[in-house]
Amino acid sequence: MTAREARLALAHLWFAVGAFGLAAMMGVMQGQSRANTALPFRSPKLFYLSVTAHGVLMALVFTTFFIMGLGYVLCRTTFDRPLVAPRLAWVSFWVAVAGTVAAAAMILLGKATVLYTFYPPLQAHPLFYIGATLLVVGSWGWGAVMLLNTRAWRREHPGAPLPLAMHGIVATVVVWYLATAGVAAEMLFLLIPWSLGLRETVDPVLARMLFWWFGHPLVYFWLLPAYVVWYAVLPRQAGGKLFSDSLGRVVFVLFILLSTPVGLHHQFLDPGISGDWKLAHTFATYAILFPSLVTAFTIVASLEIAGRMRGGTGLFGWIRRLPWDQPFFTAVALAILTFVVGGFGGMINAAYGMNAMIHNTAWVQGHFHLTVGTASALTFMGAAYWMWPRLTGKPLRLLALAKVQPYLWFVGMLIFSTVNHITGLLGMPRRVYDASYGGEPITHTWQDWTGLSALGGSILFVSAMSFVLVLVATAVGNARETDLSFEYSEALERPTARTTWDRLGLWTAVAVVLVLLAYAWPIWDLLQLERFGSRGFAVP
Ligand code: HAS
Ligand code: CU
Repeated sequence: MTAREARLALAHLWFAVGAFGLAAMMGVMQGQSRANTALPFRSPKLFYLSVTAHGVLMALVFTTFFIMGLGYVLCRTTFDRPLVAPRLAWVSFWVAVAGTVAAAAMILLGKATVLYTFYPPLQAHPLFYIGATLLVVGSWGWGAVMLLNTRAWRREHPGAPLPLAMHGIVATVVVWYLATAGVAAEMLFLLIPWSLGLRETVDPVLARMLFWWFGHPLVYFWLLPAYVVWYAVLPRQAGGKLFSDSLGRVVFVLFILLSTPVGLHHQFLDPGISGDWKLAHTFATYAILFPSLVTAFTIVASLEIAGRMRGGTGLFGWIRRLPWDQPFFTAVALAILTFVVGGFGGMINAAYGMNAMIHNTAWVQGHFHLTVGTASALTFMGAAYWMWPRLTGKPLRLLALAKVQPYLWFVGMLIFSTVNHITGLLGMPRRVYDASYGGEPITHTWQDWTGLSALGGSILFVSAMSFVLVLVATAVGNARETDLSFEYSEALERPTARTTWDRLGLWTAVAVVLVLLAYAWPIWDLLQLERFGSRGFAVP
């Protein structure tokens, strides 16, 4: 990678890390607030503002910028050719930065307290919606750069399958394009005109439908780059080999096909959508468990190969031989381990009857802190430990801290999320400032637990700050001769020719049909019902 190309990746990654650090500070306050700790500055207004900022900065800004930076690194180093369209890459970066700054400013000024799902009729300042849209537009530019580079590489290697990492990144881009079509429609046709005052009312149910067209595949936009790291980087760093390259290719294609037509599982309890369509999306949801279950199998098999190549014996002896003191490995392995629980929770959420029990309770925040907050985020932290020395030419500093940081995250998150799952089952609502409802007796059942989740939150905060500290300390350190380079997993069997699973264009076409099938009809049905608009509301 040239110095200029490394600068491009680092610009994205630093922006992501900055957003992460800021959001982590807000997270720790929210944990305290939900536990009713008497913070001097605690108020409903500040709570909702900070939950919005935390959600937007973590889930939308940290992830998107990190994924873009990671994408540039993977693209440049697996293709091993100069980056095509660097100017488009920089323009996209600045568009995304400008959008983020505008949206974040509105949130911090208290003019966009709408939470990260920005459901109407909660209404934000137009600059929030426009800023968020620009962030998405910037990420589209990034996607275009990924595709242009892929095309350039393909021309030079006719008939060869893409490196697995880029197969996964192209799948990510496709999922992202299909997903953001939904939110773009929501922004352009509903939210932006409404917030500008061009329309007096908005249709909240339609807006939610368009949001979840985007919102579910969004979670796979967060997950697939993590899977890329699990498949293409982890086995190598663990000292082993990838169990199967072709299974990896199948997995990413299945995500292209099934990521979007499942969004109604977030709307089981919404009116105006027929039970048949909810059932269809439930079936698709259970189908999309399959690629994750295959991933569980393939990754554990790859880790077993690594453990045995490192001399492990017996049924479980290989686990002990894995490099549990290496920051990259520990972060990623603990992220994977956490996903066992997070993914299992997803299966529960997707069952109509059980969803009615957990919907809108603290259970949901428990679920997504295990998935996006750990399976994805902790993998990204590991990936940062892997990339930083290779991008900066400086070895990781504060190594001891880097070694314990993933464990802290793991322990903090287990405490935090387990408690949220329990209090959710007890009926504790998500999102609300005062979950004690002014001392109602029923709330004691969960209120006694919240101190524990606040403790988990505090451990997470220490872990988050340690992560940022290690990266900053590394960056200000001196460059040293290192023999580090970006190296990728070898599979037990190397693919030599393209197969059906490499025909990403074809699968994308099928996916477009599936998205239309899954959404055109229910949206049409919805519009046939008598529609009611709502004026906007804002947190006072
Ligand atoms: Fe989810 C709500 C269903 C996965 C994120 N989800 C959310 C929300 C977020 C989110 C943010 O059906 C809240 C949205 C909001 O604000 O309202 N989710 C699922 C299902 C899956 C799933 C079926 N979710 C994710 C991922 C996320 C994420 C991934 C982010 C990255 N989710 C739901 C539903 C709701 C929901 C409903 C709505 C709830 C409601 O009512 O509001 C599946 O994709 C999960 C598949 C995963 C597995 C696990 C595979 C395990 C692996 C590890 C193996 C390792 C082993 C051991 C065995 C089946 C790959 C390793 C050993 C070592 C030594 C390391
Ligand atoms: Cu979902």
